[in-house]
Amino acid sequence: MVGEIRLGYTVCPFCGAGCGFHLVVRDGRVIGAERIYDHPVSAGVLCPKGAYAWKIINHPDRLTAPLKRTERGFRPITWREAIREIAEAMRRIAKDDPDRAYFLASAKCTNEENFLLQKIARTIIGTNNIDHCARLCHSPTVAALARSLGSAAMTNPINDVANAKTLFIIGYNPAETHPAIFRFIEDARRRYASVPARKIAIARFGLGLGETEFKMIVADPRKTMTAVQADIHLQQKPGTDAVLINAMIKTIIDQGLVDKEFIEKRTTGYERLVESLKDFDLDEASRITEVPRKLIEEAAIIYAMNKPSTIYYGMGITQHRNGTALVQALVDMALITGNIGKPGAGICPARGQANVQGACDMAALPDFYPGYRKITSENARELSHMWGLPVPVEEGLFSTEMWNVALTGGIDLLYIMGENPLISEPGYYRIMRALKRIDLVVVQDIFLTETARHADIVLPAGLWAEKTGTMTNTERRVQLFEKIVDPPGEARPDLDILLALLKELGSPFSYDGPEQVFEDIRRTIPTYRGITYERLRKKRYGIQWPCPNENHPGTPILHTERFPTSDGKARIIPVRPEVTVKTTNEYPFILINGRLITHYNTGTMTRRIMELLLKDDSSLLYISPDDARSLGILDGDIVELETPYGRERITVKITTEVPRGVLFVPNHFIDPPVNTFVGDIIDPVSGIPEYKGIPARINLI
Ligand SMILES: Nc1nc2c(c(=O)[nH]1)N[C@H]1C(S)=C(S)[C@@H](COP(=O)(O)OP(=O)(O)OC[C@H]3O[C@@H](n4cnc5c(=O)[nH]c(N)nc54)[C@H](O)[C@@H]3O)O[C@H]1N2
Ligand SMILES: Nc1nc2c(c(=O)[nH]1)N[C@H]1C(S)=C(S)[C@@H](COP(=O)(O)OP(=O)(O)OC[C@H]3O[C@@H](n4cnc5c(=O)[nH]c(N)nc54)[C@H](O)[C@@H]3O)O[C@H]1N2
Ligand code: SF4
Ligand SMILES: [Mo]
Repeated sequence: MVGEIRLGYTVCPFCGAGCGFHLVVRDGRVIGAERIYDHPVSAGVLCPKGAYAWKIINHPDRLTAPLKRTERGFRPITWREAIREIAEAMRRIAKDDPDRAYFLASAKCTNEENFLLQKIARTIIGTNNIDHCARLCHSPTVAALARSLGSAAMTNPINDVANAKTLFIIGYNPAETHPAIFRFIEDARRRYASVPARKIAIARFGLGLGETEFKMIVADPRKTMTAVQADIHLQQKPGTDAVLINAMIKTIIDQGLVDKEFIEKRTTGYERLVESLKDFDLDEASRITEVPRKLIEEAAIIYAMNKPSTIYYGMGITQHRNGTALVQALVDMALITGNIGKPGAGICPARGQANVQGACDMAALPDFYPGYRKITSENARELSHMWGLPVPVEEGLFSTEMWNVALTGGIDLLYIMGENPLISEPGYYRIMRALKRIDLVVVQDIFLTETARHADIVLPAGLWAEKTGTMTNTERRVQLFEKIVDPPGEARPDLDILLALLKELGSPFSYDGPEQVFEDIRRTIPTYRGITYERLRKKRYGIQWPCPNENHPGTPILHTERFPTSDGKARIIPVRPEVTVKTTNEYPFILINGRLITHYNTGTMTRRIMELLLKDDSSLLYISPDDARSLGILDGDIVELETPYGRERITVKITTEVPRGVLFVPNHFIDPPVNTFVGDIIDPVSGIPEYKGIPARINLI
């Protein structure tokens, strides 16, 4: 007999697009997923990861009891023992030296969970030492957009690409990384209309903008699934984006295509930009980037003329030693052409993980208090007053700085909620050594991850379908989802674990559940003030912040009138045309890495889904046919890949996806982990690691 079947609304736990769908539950067990046709993002479609996400819920590898490391491996312990031991260490550190504790929060967890973890770190322990994977991802975005535009978020909603005439995508591969967003892009491409801009372009520059008014320009060293659909593909050499973007800006200025009125009314700093590019040589830029000058000019002219134009960028921009500068260069290009604060004209950092926007808003960050308040004594006073507890005024360490401190014995407690840093942070063996130096490593996860295997205490967490809470997607859409099934065994939702810790620590504050935590979030963060659980239950598919009061409908487009900066204007800041990677005789290749549609980040979840493994299941070294030929290697051969930071054996895949001189390895697998090849160079402003653009060589074995 078929048991009772019910549907539970949920939000996809993977990427920041924030697709909504239903889980199908029979007799208390999830047995499938069902699409929702009127959801504003997923709109009746799910990518392979979303479609199979439900398979993780019942996976036999789920953690079901707290574990403690002993000499003979892990042994199950009671929650009481686990919480008591952690609380004891926390109490001791809080008393002696709070900055010897470090917290890693999670873009997989809810706003409520991230808010509570940072509040524990700040008020109970007394440290700003908290960070999460945004450091590895869009920390340059947070730094550059907060400084230049006053707000660290995507300016326009996803469906607004329908209003754009030009889409400039750089260092971003949405066809694989945000398939839901890419669907909106594909829809926009299908539109056709006659265009005045096209006629002008033909008359003035002899440029044929082609049949459709919608133009898609993609800048990526790889011929990606996204790039093959572009009208123009700028295939620059990795690490030369500062030169490429400056060349586009120079073209726009020289051709007189700037928006003078916008520059005057809404920005400062334009003259310095013009001055900085006085001697900039476009031929030289073309030589450095290896992109024909005419193509760079054509892309720039289309971006500036075929307006409104939207920029989408991703990890190919941020994950460099000059990541913050690169984001700034894109902002400059948008500002001088007036492509911001209007429908179809946006600057869109497509945020990676399901709740990375929310985890940043909540300030799971060492250099901001909640709501992007800078860490200053004045803001500390305001926050202490609001919470009735003191908060520390020293900035914490970036996660990427913490490892070096840990290596010298400077960290006693590392509390990791829902991250897998051994695989995701730069330098696999370096992170392993650091984990070994820390007295107490606590990992709270749904699986015994590579990192958890090095922990002292492992706490079994409930995953998204097993808890109630909110997540904020890349377009600032705050969505509520409620518990659908129970966690397995003794696993508990992250919030329950943190509340148990609070109790054991004798905290002066507590909450009776996620809704009460959300009330504290609303009180603390002005952009969330008008959002309530009650409203979210009615408005199922969420509300976009800023939402200042309970009657406010939410804000799809930012900066329409003024920028939230001190003078209401955006800052144009010139960026040095730096080249960040140099090949040598010893290391003649450039290694980059990135994502496949089938797998997710460190793969702990997707490597457990058979349907996804059938397509891709291991690290492969992508190399161009020309390079393979000159090295005399064949598809499937095993070679040694060596960079200044590490070397490992890896299987070869020959493909025209990468150009000559460039190598690519996906970052989801552990045979070998791609971060074995990455070093500890970071962008000094944002702390992001230089993941992309590593000099490399291939040794035949
Ligand atoms: N399927 C899937 N989807 C995901 C994820 C996943 O793991 N799998 N992860 C999510 C997360 S956390 C994030 S942050 C996003 C990231 O989404 P994306 O930003 O799209 O991610 P990547 O594939 O890392 O990098 C994007 C592109 O940068 C290019 N690139 C490399 N070096 C350079 C360079 O020097 N210059 C330029 N311009 N481009 C370069 C690469 O070829 C790649 O195509 O995806 C999210 N969505
Ligand atoms: N070389 C290279 N390295 C990279 C990148 C790159 O492009 N190249 N990209 C970087 C980027 S952009 C990112 S975002 C990071 C990602 O780095 P991580 O965040 O470390 O990677 P994930 O695999 O997303 O890890 C999430 C963990 O959360 C667990 N989890 C899932 N749901 C829950 C839950 O509800 N509760 C708890 N407690 N745990 C849960 C999963 O099992 C998993 O272990 O990697 C970075 N590393
Ligand atoms: S596009 Fe992103 S949010 Fe949507 S189903 Fe795929 S992984 Fe999930
Ligand atoms: Mo990310």
